[in-house]
Amino acid sequence: MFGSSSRRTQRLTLCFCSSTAGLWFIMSISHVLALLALLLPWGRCQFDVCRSLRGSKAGPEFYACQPPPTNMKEVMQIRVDPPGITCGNPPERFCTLENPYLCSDECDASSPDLSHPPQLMGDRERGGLITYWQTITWSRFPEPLLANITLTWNKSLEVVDDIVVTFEYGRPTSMVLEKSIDKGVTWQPYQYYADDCLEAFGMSPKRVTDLAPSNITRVICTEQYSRWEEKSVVFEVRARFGVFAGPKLINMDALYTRMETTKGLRDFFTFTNLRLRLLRPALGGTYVQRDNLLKYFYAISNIDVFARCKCNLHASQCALRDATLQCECDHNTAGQDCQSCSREFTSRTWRPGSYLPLPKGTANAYCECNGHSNRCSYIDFINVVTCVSCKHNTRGQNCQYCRLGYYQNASLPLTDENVCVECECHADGSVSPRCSDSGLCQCKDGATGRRCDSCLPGYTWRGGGVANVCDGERLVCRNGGTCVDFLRCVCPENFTGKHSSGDSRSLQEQNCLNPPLPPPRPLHPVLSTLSSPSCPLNNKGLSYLLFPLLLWGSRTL
Ligand SMILES: [Ca+2]
Repeated sequence: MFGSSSRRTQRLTLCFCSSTAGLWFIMSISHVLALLALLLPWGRCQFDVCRSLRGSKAGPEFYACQPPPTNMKEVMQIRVDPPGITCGNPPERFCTLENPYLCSDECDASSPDLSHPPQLMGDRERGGLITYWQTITWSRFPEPLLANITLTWNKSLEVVDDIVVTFEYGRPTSMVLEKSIDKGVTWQPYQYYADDCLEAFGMSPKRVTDLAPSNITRVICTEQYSRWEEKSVVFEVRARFGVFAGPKLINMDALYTRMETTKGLRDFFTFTNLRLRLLRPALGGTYVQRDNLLKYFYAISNIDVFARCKCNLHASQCALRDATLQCECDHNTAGQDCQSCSREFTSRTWRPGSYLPLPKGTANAYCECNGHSNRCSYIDFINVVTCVSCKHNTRGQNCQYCRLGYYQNASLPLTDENVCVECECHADGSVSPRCSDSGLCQCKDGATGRRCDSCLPGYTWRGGGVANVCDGERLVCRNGGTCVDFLRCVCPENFTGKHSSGDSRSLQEQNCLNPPLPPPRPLHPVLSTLSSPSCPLNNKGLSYLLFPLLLWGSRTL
């Protein structure tokens, strides 16, 4: 995230320059480097934020992450309506309000020197030469002379300074500034302008300075900018900021706090497109003089729109790509306005960043679940992102372990669906369902095998490996006794005891009983199969079933 010192330095500088009212003093390079040293331990943190020094002695503080403001006239597209409203086609003579009887000026669209196309509202004027767009004259009076100027960016912008429209040859008698926040689909008034608000729009005239913090987003009609002698029509942004930050915009924290907390305030300064609806041209302070309609028209030489890309406080830079403005999103966000989380960074829901005091935006974290889950959850108080609902018998913060009762197949990649293999530890033969990393179950006494499902030599499976009492190899019944199912010797006549030893002391210890058991008879065929020295797991249930029968049979047959 902190790629290189130079990149960080650049970002810091940008953040710095992005301050709205020049409240941040310019850092020297040495200050930047000193700050870098301070910040480097944070460099690997996933919560990447823009930081800068503030204009106080408080030292480094967090700083809202947003691109620097710029004059958006450089990248605006201008369209005027209705068609044919621009003068010069056919060529036309016009007069001026200052000198209405000097009508020597001409507008001719075919002549570079005499044409006044729309792009002259947004050009860079050089050498003191004022260039301007101009409409046809009001020769069709009393039909209204209406003109719309649509300024398009197709990108959410946040205005940071006054919007100033400069009219040559007088400001309109009435006009409306409108804005769109959905790229021109819908429009809403931003401010009404008229020399008589009540007459033009049925609204009482207001000034921004009349507004209070509670109604600062009210759309007003102002009479301040409609006298024809001056040139500038202003949409006051600074004055609105000043309601919170003070007239000199010293207390920007107060403004930012309001931006965070007041519903609709941030949106009020946001737009994607602007539109000027010119409704009535400058009249020169009198009524319309029908005998000289050539002095009534609109002419605009410049439109300044100081704004920044709206990146929801998740980007410090904004670039023009394929003629479209695009935030260069940080904080693992994406989209033209950084309005969503990047792919696979889904552990938190998206939120806009914040101005003050700490950026609390969507500092999202990578949701790495090795392909076993596509959901993560963020645990706030321990600051951990963990996978949720790991599939394929995996578990762990990144689904990197196998569930209890499963082991990892080392020959498969961790992302393989079959990477976790069931231990299948035998419930009777194993100490627990767990197995080792190589899949070996921990066996009880007498059991063996990877799954502990078979017997060690000298043991017979009876719900687990049980040590044989007698068998054909190691524990032969003595004195002609016959071993039955490895459990007991059936003693010949006159012999008793577990091993038919006849030892009276042994009899007691082995819990053998008098009178001596009758001599053995040939075993029932079914019972004979049970005396197999193997450890037939599948016969376990049958063994349980037949074991009492066996004992009973050995006594009674
Ligand atoms: Ca110009």
